Amino acid sequence: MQLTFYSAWYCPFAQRAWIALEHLGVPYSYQETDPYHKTEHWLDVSRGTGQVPVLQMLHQDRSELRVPGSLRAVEYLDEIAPNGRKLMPQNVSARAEARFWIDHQNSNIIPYFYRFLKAEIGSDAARLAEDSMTQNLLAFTNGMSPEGPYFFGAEPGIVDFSFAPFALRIELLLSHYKTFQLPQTGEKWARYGRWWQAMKSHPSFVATMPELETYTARLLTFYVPYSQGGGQLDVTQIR
Ligand SMILES: N[C@@H](CCC(=O)N[C@@H](CS)C(=O)NCC(=O)O)C(=O)O
Repeated sequence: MQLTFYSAWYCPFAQRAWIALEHLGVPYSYQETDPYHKTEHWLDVSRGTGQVPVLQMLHQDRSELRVPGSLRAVEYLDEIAPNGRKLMPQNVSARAEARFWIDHQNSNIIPYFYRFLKAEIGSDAARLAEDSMTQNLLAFTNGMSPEGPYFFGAEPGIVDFSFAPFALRIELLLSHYKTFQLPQTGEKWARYGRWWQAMKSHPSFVATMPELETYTARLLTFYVPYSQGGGQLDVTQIR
């Protein structure tokens, strides 16, 4: 099987699939894509979504499969991984928990992060978004195993890797553009800090930030329009 990964280097959703490819050891070829340039070819590859990430698999019998969407991609990779590694927990109750916390990221944290990034400093919109994001991040932290350092314990899984790209952007972009710092005091925030320290140095995550010396500066530049209220629209929608 030949796997092509359609990605954009700056995209946190694509980064979810990218981390899974690295962590699960699935061979792939990386295809940098401008998803905003809606050519006929790109709309066809992405099955009309026009968004990265997309996985394209060409099988030996010449059949083809294209999987658009970050979490669909991660779950697909988890099922085909060659070396027995798994991102989804193996226990059925833990799997239900994992899905709950991923939905929580998507519905209760990520849209507020984008709203905060786009809002004018000091505005009501900024305050509302900041409060919701922070409270919902604390709820996420409350769901973490006490031992850690990862969400469910000693090994990282789908809940950790699907949030890591956003944790990075919360830290980097909101401090730079909105002078925001996550609270540092109390046991709960210390637990979040411990999770993030473990996560940000994990090799499967680091591997998705090529040319690390310039990565931060490049991300800051990419997000300038967002910091001024522009950028992609649908990411602020509450689902
Ligand atoms: N819900 C999608 C979101 C993907 C997404 O928003 N990708 C952005 C880049 S970060 C994109 O391709 N945007 C192009 C567009 O919306 O036209 C997922 O989880 O994969």
